[in-house]
Amino acid sequence: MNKKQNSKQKIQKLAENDARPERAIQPTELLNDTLRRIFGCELADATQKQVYRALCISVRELLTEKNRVFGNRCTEKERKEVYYMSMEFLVGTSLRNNLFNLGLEAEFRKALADAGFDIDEIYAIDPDAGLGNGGLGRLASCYMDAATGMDYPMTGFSIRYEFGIFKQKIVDGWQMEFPDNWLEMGDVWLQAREDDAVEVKFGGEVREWMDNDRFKVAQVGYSSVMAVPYDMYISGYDSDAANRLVLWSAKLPQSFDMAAFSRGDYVRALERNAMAETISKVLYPADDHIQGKRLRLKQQYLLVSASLQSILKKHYKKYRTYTNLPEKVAIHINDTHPALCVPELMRLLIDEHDFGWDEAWDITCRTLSYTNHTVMSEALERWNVDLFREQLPRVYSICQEINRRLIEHLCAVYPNDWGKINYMAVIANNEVRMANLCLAACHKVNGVSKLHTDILRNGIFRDYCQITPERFLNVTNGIAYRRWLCQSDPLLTDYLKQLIGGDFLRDARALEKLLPYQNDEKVLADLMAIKRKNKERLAALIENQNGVRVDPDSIFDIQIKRLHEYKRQLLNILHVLYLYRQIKANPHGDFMPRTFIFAAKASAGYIRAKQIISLIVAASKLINNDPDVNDKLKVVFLEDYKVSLAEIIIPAADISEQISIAGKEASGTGNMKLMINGAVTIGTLDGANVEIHEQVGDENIFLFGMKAHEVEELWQRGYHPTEFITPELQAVLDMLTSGVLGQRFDDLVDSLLTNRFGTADPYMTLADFQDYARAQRDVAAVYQDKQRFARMSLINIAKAGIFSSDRAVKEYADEIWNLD
Ligand code: Z15
Repeated sequence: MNKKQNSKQKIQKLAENDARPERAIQPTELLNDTLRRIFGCELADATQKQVYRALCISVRELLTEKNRVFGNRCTEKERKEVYYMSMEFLVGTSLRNNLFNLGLEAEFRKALADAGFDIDEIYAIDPDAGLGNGGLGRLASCYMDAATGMDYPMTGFSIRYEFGIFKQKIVDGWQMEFPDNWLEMGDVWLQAREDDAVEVKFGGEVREWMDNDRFKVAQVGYSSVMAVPYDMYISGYDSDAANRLVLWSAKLPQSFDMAAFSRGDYVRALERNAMAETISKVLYPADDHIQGKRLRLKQQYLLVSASLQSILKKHYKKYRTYTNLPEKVAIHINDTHPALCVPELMRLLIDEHDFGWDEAWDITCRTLSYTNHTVMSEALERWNVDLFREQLPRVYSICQEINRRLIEHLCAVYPNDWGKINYMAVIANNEVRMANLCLAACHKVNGVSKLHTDILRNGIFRDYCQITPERFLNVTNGIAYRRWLCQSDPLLTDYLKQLIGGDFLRDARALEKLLPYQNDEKVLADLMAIKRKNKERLAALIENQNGVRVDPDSIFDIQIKRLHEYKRQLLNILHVLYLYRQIKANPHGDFMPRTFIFAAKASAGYIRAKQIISLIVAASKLINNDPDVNDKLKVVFLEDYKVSLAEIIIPAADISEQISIAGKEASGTGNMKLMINGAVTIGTLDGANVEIHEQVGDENIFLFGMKAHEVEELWQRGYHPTEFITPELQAVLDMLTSGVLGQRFDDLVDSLLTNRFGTADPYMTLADFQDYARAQRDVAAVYQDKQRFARMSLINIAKAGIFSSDRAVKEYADEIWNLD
């Protein structure tokens, strides 16, 4: 046909009729075409960076076409669509994931090798899109991947932070934060749509008037910010679909600055410009904790208002009405950060589309659903009324009306029970409470693990659950195991494929086919050999980054997650020091060699968390340089934990540390990633550990510590941490205050022993210490018997299928979003 047609045009043509244009791709030809178009060169004379960009652009164009065709088909069939609203998407790297999902990995690897390029080196250029803090953001990305793989039309909405999660460096034993300019390279994945920019209004005041017998309300005297959408295409494994993550970027509207410029107010105009654009500048680095800052509220409203406007616009274009919104659109609120969806959808329906209150409320309730991710009181969002009203006057007046009607209703349900009514109110004590706003409106509310949902039902949300029990349900979290197992552990994946066939690539439950091999010595030996290889890979990284040599034959005991007191990294490091003392006391004793590996970012202002990092670093200096313990004990703190680092650490884990105080970790998802890679959990019965235990049974997990109800009972009785201190534990605490660690950690010890900071040992670290040490002794004993440990590992892999995000997304689709 047309010889001059380039690959981009060819992809477009193919996609018209074929949902899988990738199947007709010729890698070399495609790369050469893109290189010619973008850089005016070909593979033979391109630099590695040019090849990287050309490869990304080729993949992006392929996904653009898939998305266009998929979108058209969904429109034709009038399929219901879901919009996932989240302040965070922890995407990680995209290139390898996309090639893998499109089934193009091997072909491109070969084509590049033929041209003298190593695809692994090209992957290494791809930066992490760190648009999230931790579990919540990563969950959102896992769900985008899963939904796309299952052909669900799902669009993610978030913010195009110029700076995502900070880059962590340890300087003199203290965490320092540095900006991570991911867009420098990561912008290849983004496609701006300037023409679809949306106006978002801040400040001013509410004006009400009569217009031909109609009561009208509007916000006047506001300042505008333009939200510009940037598309990032999301691929799904072996699927017809490609979905979009839409990231909003704040920009000053043209009209605004022109006026100031023409007044000659040049500097002020540019200053204003900078002010507006700070809204999407940086991700707030606090996980599971709120600060109540004005800029954060503006970020949330930018996301919510821009997204809802664009959803409504698209919906109206398709259906010429808004009344069928709940039948055709599901909007999901990921934690309370986008809870402004409730009043903003009301505002748009009432002020801009002329609905009355009752009909608008009905549409709003049936369209919105909400996931809660935490029961920690410091993470439950509440906004100061004055700040809220100042920034969002009209949204505030709608919240007041929601609250007025809610209270009226509650007075009928719970007459004179003012305690309860106050607890359930949307506005009370000079604050707007975002969780109650979601509970009052959303037709479905879910927790993220069985235990967590029980705590919502019977604890913090029990009053709402009493009036609308049918709204509450559990959806246990899941992970995109094709990234976390198949891509990050190719050795294990290839081995499983030849042993049990490739069904598990489509259906994670097929991993159970491994179970019949649990007593097969050859298989157990093979699994151990693979684990050993992955440990060697991590050991090399550790030597390179930390200058510490660790023994791949030692137990790799791994705790990787955000640094938070409730997650109890402190318990882990105190136990390491306890082991250290035991070895010192008996240097020739029989000790199972161990390597304890930590990685964690602390929120920038969270001093106590930073002190714990310092303690880990100080302990590692002391221990790693002590010849007495040299081949028995090592401690490593790896800097700058992020998705791409996790992908290297996780396949090398023997033991997965999930040791939060019971009742506080809503689910955990790292626990699932480690499990599916064959790590055995040492943990409390908290979050999804409960369900991991259900899957593997007592024999294949190391449980310890108080159960959630026992924690509650101990608080009731009165907790006195000093009662739990044995002489050995006291000696460990003395190490922290004596200076042997190169510095004194008096603050940390104080926080465990005295009430000076509120409650002594608020996370009951000391109460669980003895049983933790016991469980760790069990670990060492079991590991002596390599076969037995390998069997535990095998059973963990085999039973991890239920924690696939495919299962989780299917539950959301069926029980919350009502997708077809
Ligand atoms: C976050 O990462 C989580 C909860 C939050 O409320 C915030 Cl603000 C951030 C985590 C939970 O701590 C974790 O247990 C859970 O697995 C994860 O969300 C995903 O649900």
